[in-house]
Amino acid sequence: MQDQTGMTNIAYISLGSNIENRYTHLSEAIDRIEANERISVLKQSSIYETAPVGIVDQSPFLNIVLKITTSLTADDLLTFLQLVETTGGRTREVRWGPRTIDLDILLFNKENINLEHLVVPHPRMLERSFVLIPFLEIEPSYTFSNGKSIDEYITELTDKEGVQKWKRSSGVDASEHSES
Ligand code: A4P
Ligand code: MG
Repeated sequence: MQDQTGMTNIAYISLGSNIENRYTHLSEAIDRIEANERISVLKQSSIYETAPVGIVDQSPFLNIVLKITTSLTADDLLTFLQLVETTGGRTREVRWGPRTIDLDILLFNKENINLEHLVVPHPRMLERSFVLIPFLEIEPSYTFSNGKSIDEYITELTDKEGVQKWKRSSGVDASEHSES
């Protein structure tokens, strides 16, 4: 049996995919995260279809945010998420470019981590609608360590219309499933 008493850390993870089959890449990554006995998924946002940010000349993403509790350290969580990325077929070619699955640690408790390989809070999360809109859905009254609320950051976003809830219509399903 897993030892629940060690699960004292709260973290938020952003998941993104823009290579077909996007839905399969996301759900397989979530299954692998849930299978880790040192992690429990507490909340899962809806799936959002989002216009690409950074390199804009690429396919739209599906994005999700998860809230987890874990007994892993932030470093070990990153190592585990990178393993899930690799298992999901991720190869690192172009920064901000197309990816089967990208897993980022957004927040780890209220910690500020500034290591070469790990920066938390994720430095770009507050300016990204594809992160903040799903985050708002699962944590509507969140206040950041600087005292600012999630609502205040959402108000400042300029690319909100690029983020829409995504539904698995039968047509989309059929084409997504045939492409994998
Ligand atoms: N790293 C540092 N801090 C973290 C953290 N908090 N979580 C390091 C995860 N990794 C962190 O990441 C590069 C390095 O970041 C890792 O080796 C890790 O040690 P990566 O995943 O290899 O490369 P990347 O994803 O191309 O770079 P990065 O900086 O993670 O890109 P972003 O900022 O995540 O942007 N548009 C839409 N609509 N939806 C998306 O999901 N994603 C990106 C990727 C761009 N545009 C997008 C989306
Ligand atoms: Mg990344």
